Amino acid sequence: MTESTERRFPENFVWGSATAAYQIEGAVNEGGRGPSIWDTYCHTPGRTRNGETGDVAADHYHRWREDIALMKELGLQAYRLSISWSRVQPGGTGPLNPEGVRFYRDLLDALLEAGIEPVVTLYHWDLPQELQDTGGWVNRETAYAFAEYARHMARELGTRVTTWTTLNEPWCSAYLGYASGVHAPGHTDPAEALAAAHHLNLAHGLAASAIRDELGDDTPVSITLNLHVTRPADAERAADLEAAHRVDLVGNHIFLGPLLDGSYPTALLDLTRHITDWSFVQTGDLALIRQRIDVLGVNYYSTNYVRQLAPGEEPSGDSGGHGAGAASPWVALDDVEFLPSEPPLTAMGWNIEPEGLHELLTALDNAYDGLPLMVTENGAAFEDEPTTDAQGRVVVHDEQRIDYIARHLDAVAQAIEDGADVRGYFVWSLMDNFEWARGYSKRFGIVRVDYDTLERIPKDSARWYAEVVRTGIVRVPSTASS
Ligand code: GBH
Repeated sequence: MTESTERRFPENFVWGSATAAYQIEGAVNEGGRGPSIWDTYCHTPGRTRNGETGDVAADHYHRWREDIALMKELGLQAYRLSISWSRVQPGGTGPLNPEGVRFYRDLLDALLEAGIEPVVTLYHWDLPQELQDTGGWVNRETAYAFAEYARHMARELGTRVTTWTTLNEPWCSAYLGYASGVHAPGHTDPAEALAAAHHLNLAHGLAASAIRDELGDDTPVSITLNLHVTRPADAERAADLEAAHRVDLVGNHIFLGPLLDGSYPTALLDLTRHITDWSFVQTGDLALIRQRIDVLGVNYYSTNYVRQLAPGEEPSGDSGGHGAGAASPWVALDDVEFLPSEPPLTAMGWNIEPEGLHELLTALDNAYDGLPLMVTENGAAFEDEPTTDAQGRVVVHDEQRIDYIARHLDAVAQAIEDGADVRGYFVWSLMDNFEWARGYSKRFGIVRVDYDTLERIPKDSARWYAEVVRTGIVRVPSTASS
């Protein structure tokens, strides 16, 4: 018998699961939807694994009733979803598409009726293509377009949504979209990435104001960030500590600074001055960006280890999984090596370090004085294989995922014990889905999707998670798993 400790979560803690529109909906040419940058990107040869696309994905657009029934059966209290901008406003500006709006209205109504709280994100990376044609996030106008879209959604769906989340992981939109090019629109220009980051910040601030303008000043607004927990390869080496600090600036404080402190850190501006003069930051922008955030969404998967390279020294490995030869998302950090991840690893090649989540939540709590937090994504892809049980049913024994989630919930519990105001946890993901550039090869779901039949099969982790939600108790194995 393995030793275990028991963690009991607060009564009002919110338990949910998460998805994103392009990763699950499919039906890209139905219901009046317009094209997004992810349609374009996926249909460009060589961009995604085996040319895979979100054309069908998990077919959630047609199967949402079944998916809600499944969530209800599992007893999930909340569901984090995203709205496809190009489904509700096909051109990114201009008229709304009533059929698209109706889709989300019906979906939200059905969730509420099932007693599941909808947690809505307005932007999970799928920019309407027409806005990309005029520059995408490099163009300041996109931020204003986003605010108008947010205003429309507040008006159309306002009574059904308790907390509005503006953006999911602007780090990915800016750096993976415009610096490393592994996400849409696939550009590799560091100056563009920094301009995009600023315009995403601006978009958040303008949207927060527009939503509150429509629905009232007390309307809760949120943003979800993927914050990087970065450790020095050698904690005794000052240069490595300094390198980790620079990763923190480029990866985290480029968002946290303007959102919560009201400015970009001077050290960040200095570090990137050879790339851009930051003239895209206009007078008044910082005040527009710094709107009250009622809860900060935190997505967490793994940690990074970095080492300061000597002048002229080349990184030894493939630099932390950016892929050999691929451009780095880490602008202005050519002299920093991201070490190859050390096992245990998930199927994504990411390390498993639950302690990083505890550390991140407590650091945010300390830095931002009790700011309410929500783990809006955490989970893992593993090579889970379906098998058939004695009754002939398809089952998936995904112990590794259960172990991963249990250990991360333990980290959340520790953070709460240390005083952090963590309000909830959303497992990524409700179901297997289109894992962006990695296509359908990586499965994050607690529910398996059979991509031939599109059948949903709850994995063992779904049953396990249902029990956690029901009891508010997590049993954490105290011995390390292999
Ligand atoms: C999330 O992003 C997304 O919100 C979700 O859509 C996605 O399906 C899910 O995670 C699983 O991938 O630091 O460049 O060396 C994850 C963001 C950014 C996390 C890159 C891992 C490590 C690579 N990821 N990061 S890097």
